[in-house]
Order: sequence, then C-alpha cells, then structure tokens
Amino acid sequence: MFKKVLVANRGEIAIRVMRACREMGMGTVAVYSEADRQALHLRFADEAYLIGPPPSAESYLRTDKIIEVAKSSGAQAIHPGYGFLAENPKFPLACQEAGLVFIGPSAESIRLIGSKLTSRRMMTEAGVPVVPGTCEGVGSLEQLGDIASKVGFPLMLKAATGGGGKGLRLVHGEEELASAYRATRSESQSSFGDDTIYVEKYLDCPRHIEFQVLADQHGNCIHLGERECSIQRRHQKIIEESPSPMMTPELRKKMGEMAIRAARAVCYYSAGTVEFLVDGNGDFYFLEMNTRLQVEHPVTELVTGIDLVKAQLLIAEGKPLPWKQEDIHQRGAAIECRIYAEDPDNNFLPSPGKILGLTIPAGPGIRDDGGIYEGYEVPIYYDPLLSKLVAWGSDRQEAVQRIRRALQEYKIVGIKTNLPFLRKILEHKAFIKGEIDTHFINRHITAGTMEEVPAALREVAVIAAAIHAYEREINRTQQPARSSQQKISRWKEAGRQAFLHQNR
Ligand code: MV4
Repeated sequence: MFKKVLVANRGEIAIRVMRACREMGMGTVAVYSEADRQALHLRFADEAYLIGPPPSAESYLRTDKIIEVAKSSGAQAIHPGYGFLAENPKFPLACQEAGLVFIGPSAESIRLIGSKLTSRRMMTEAGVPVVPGTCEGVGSLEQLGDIASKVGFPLMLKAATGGGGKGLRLVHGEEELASAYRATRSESQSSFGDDTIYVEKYLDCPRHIEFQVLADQHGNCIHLGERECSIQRRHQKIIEESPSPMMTPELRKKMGEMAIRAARAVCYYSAGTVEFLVDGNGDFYFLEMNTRLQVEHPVTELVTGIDLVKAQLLIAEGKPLPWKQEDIHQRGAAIECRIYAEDPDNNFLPSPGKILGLTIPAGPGIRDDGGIYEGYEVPIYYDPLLSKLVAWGSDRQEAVQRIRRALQEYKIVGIKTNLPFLRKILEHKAFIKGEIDTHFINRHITAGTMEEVPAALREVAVIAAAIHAYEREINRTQQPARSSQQKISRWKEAGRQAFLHQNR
C-alpha cells in the first residue's frame, strides 16, 4: 500500500485527490509554483515543495523537478490530476525509471489514444462505431477533393493529434474546402507540432455523451454509466450531468459495452472516459478517449456512490477491482456547474484578482469541490476554474432545483465570475426539459460566431441579428422589470431579493 502520494497538480483537483489519500491513510505531498505560495492545495498537504517560477512550463510541467521531489520526500506514487502531465506518455515512463508508480494508465495506452488516426483504426477493428470518415492523413488538396466527394458535405477537418476544440473546421461545401484545408493544417502545426489532418462526416447537433470506465491491471473492466456534457461554450464544458436526460436502459447497455470494448482495445487500466457523439436517431459514434480523471468525475461519483480517486489508487497499487458490472447502479441524478473566474459581459475574458468575499453553498445534496478561500488572489497563469458546484437529487428535477438554489447562495466578491451566466442557463426552459445538444448555448444563450454560418448566408445572418436586436430592445422597454411568476408576498420577495443582492 502507498504510504505517501505526491500530487502533481494545483487548485481544486489537487485538493480532491489529497482528500482521497487522507481517507485511505496515505500521506500527501504538494508541489507548487512561485505564483501559488498562497494556494489552498498547499494547506491540504502534509508537505509542500516549491518547484519553480509561475509559468507551468517552468513548474507544473517540469517532470524532472517533480520526480526529484517525489524521491526526496519518500513518496511511492504520483497522481497527475487532469491537464498538465496527465496525458503525456513520457511522464509515466519517467516515473517508472525513477521507481515511482504513476497513478493512471500505461504510457502505451496514452500513446495509442493520443493519435486519432491510430485510435480510429483500433476502434474500427475492435467493432466500436466511429464517425464515418478517413483513418489516414490527407496528403494533398486534390486527395481531399476525392475524399470529400465520397464523404459528402458538410464535413469536418480534424487534426490527427488534436483533441478538444483545436484544429477543427466545419466545411459546408466545395467552395470552402481549399481555405479550410490550409487553415486546419497550419493550426494543427502551430497547436500540436504536427500538420496531419483527416476527414469526418459532420454530425448535425449531436449530443456529447461520455462513459466512465474503470479497469484494473488484471483484465477486469466495468463502466459506471454516462455523463451528458453537451452544454459547452467554445469547446469548454460548463455543465455536466448524469444520467443523460436522453438515455434509455437499452442504449446505456449498448454504449456501455462499446466503452468497455474501447478500453480493452488499448489494454486500458485506471479510470478513463470514452467520449461519443450521439445523433438524433440515437446512433452513436466513438469520438475520443480521455486517459485521465476528468473535471466532471463528481457527477458519476454522486450517482454511483463510487469514489473514483480511491478506485484509481487501488488500481495503481495493483489490486483487483472490488466491483463487478452487476454491482454498479445509478441512483438519482447529479448536475455539475463549473465556476470560472471569467467575465461573461466581456467575452468571457479571464478575470483574476483577489477574492474579497466568499459564500460557498451547502445544505442537502450539495457538494463544492473548490480551490479558493476568502482573501485568496486568483493568479493569471493557470486555468481560471475556481470550483465545481455539484448537486445530487432523487431525480433530475430535484437535482436542478438544488443546483439552482445553491447557485443563488453562491457569492464571490472581488472578481468577475460566470455565476450569472450559469444561473441563466439553469433557468432556461429548454435546459429544465432536458432538451440539450452541443449547440445549446449558441442557440439559446449567446450568439455564435460567423464561422459557424455558411459563407453564402452570412449577410442574411447579419440582417437577422439586426432585426433581433431591434425586437429585443422594443420588448425590453415595454416589459415590467421583473415578472413574478410565483405568487408570493411582496414582503417575502423583498427580503429574498435583499439576501440575494447583498455583497454583489
Ligand atoms: C464533431 C462534431 C460533429 N461531427 N465531429 C468538437 C470538439 C471535438 N472534441 C469534437 N467536436 C465535434 N466534433 C463530427 N464529425 C461536432 C463537434 C462539436 C462538439 C462536440 C462535443 C461537444 C461540443 C461540441 C460543440 C461543437 C462541435
């Protein structure tokens, strides 16, 4: 059993991992940069060591320094959290060379999954449905023309070593092909150091549904159901939930089996996530796999009752999974909101600064995985995620009611956050009904970008936007300031408003 674990991360996820270590009786070692001397994760650790200047390339990405601290502090294992070194296949190799255990999958699994062309080929061979398209890089514009005539428009160009939202272009028709080809290649080169791109058929308004898997080093693999992650803004997830409102027991069984098959295809162990796109017909396609603990893991923990970090620790120690598939049950529903230090009124620009006031919600069904405190100064150097607010309810309706209540209780004073934006989404009729797909925010909450509009329709879009702005202005000036749907006394209403607006 591990006596001491080094956590090679910062912020809320470092704290989350240390909490699991503490429960299992393991000591914890934190590392931190010069920008993080006052960070909360240091206070949760038994020991903390400075590893370098603020930029992550000189601190949280310094494999050599982190391994040196692990050895000198007597830790036996390193947990990478998410981001930073979590999906770099060189890191588990370096750990192994130093006689340390990497708490995650093998370097080989990470490497196979990191190349989209390799993973598309492997998944196809394993019988996992992938989005129709190519499994070879596109060699030239002429070749792309041939592929396009087979795949048909609209199609997507994607970076072979990409992931997330970068190196990705939607092509509506022939006329956009040449410029999209050049743009995607150069973006892939600058973002990933590799300009290999490939083609996929474009799925219109898909849902993003991912399956949590757990696999041990003895060949056992189970899934823990799905997370619905369709609510994203510019490829950044902001709300996730489990179960997905569109899931049926039959589809869950089919997709879960495919998720396990995907994990087995790369000899996976540890906690992992298999992402799928699901179209309007309920047809689903493998998109990519994440070989790490994910930001949104708490929603799965709340509905399954399984602590995923503890499971990772057990697996890394070489223990067999203590559960069989039949032991896994989803109970109730959970929703997570990511709270970012971003200004929704200023194009979601990061909004670092000092937190002058903080009220963290609590009460029935509420969990807050945070990395901040009153008086803390949010540094500019890292991801602006402040905390994750998660609600559990006996059903989706109760989970929605609870997270709405908790969002009202949440007060962060001194910096701008996306809390008002989250409240707006959670109040939306379509969200409440569970009518969500990957275009939800652009359709219902904010305007999208011109790039998403076919070239031929861009003038029409500008005219429509002008008419919309005009009509909204008319409506705004003709409607009462606040419509009171619920009939409650003016006295109570005044009191509630006073509470909600204090410290704003
Ligand atoms: C797609 C797609 C439609 N068709 N691929 C965006 C991020 C990257 N991980 C994959 N993405 C997409 N790939 C095909 N063939 C639509 C998206 C997409 C998306 C996917 C998941 C969550 C949110 C999204 C928002 C816009 C587009």
